[in-house]
Amino acid sequence: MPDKDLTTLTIRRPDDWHLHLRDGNMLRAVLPETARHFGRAIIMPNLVPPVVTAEQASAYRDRIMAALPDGMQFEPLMTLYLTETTDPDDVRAAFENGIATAVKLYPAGATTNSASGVRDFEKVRSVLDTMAEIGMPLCVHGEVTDSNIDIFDREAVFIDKILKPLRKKVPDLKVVMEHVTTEDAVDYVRDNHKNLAATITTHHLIINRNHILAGGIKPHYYCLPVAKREAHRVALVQAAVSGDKRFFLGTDSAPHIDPNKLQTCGCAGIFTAPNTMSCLAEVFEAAGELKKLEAFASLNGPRFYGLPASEQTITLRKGDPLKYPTHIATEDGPVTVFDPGFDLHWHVEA
Ligand code: OTD
Ligand code: ZN
Ligand code: ZN
Repeated sequence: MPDKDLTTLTIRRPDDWHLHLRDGNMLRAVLPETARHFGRAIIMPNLVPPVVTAEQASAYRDRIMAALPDGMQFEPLMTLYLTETTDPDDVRAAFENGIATAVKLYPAGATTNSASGVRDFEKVRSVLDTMAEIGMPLCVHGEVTDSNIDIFDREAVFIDKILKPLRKKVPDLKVVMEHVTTEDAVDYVRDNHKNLAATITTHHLIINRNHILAGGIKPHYYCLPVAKREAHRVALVQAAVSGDKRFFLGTDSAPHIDPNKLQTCGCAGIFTAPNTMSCLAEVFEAAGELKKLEAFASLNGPRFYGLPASEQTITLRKGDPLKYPTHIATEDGPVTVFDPGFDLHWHVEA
C-alpha cells in the first residue's frame, strides 16, 4: 500500500537518543510522558551539579527508576558529563559495568547548565582515547561558544574548527552529533561514514527561525541550537525520512517551567515528550515516507549504539485531531507542551 493510504502503522517501540529528564519534581512529572511511548532513552547529564562520575550516574539512574510509575517499563541509558578533570579509569569502569552508555561533550557555555564543559580539548584527550579503545560513544553538543561567531553559524563553525580536527586525532571514537540543525551538519554526517551519526529532534523537523521570531517572539520555540532558516529544516527532514542509518531520533525534550521560559532572559528548551510520536508521524506522512519512521525512531539508534532493537511494538492509528494538553502540571509549576502549529492525527497505542 502506498504510504499516503496508510491509516495504521505498527513499529518497534521507539527509543529517544537524547532526553532531559531533570530531577525531583520535574523528573516525576515528565518521566511518564516519555515512558508511555519510548522503551529507552539516552539521559542527558546536565543537572546542577552535573552528572560527572560513575557514582553520580548510578545514583541518578536509581532516582529515575524510583520515579517511574508502577506498571511502566523504561530503561534509562546514562551519560557522563565530560569535564577537563574527568578520570579515564572512571569512564572505563562506568562503561564496562553497564552504568553509563555514552559520554557527553558540552563546549563550556554552549547551552543550559554547560558551564563545567570543555574549554581545552587537549585536556580530555586521554578520556577520548580510552573511549575509542572500549567503543564508548561521545555525544556532542556541536556549537562553538565564541561570542564573535553568529549564533546561527555556531554549528557549521563547530564542524570545521572542532569536530573535524577531533575526529582526525581520534578516528576510532564513535561520535554522535546531537540535535543537528543545519544542512552543513547533514552533509558532513552523510559524507563521513565511519563512526559518525547524528540525532535530529522533533521540533527541528517542524519549526524554522520564523516560528520563533516572525509575528512576535515565541519563547516556547526557543531552544539551542536555535532553529535555522527553512532550507536547513528541509535538509533535516530529508535526512530523517531517508532511512539512512546514520540519522536517528533524539528529541532533546527539555522541560522548563513556564515562569523560567517567559521572562526577560528566558531559558532554552522545548518540551516535546508528550506528542513527539504523533508529530513525527505527521512529518513522515507529509514527506510520503511513513514507513521510514521505524528506521528513524526505532532501528537506526540501537544499531549505532550496538544494542538490540526493541522486541515490543507500538501502533499509530490515524483519526480525528488528537487532543493533548497545552501544559503538564509539575509541583514546581506548569510546563508547556510543544505546539507543532498543525493538527496531529496520529494516535499512539503503546
Ligand atoms: N537545548 N535546552 C536544554 C538543552 C538542549 O542543547 C541541548 O541539548 C536544556 O534545557 O537542558 C536546549 O535548548
Ligand atoms: Zn545540546
Ligand atoms: Zn539536550
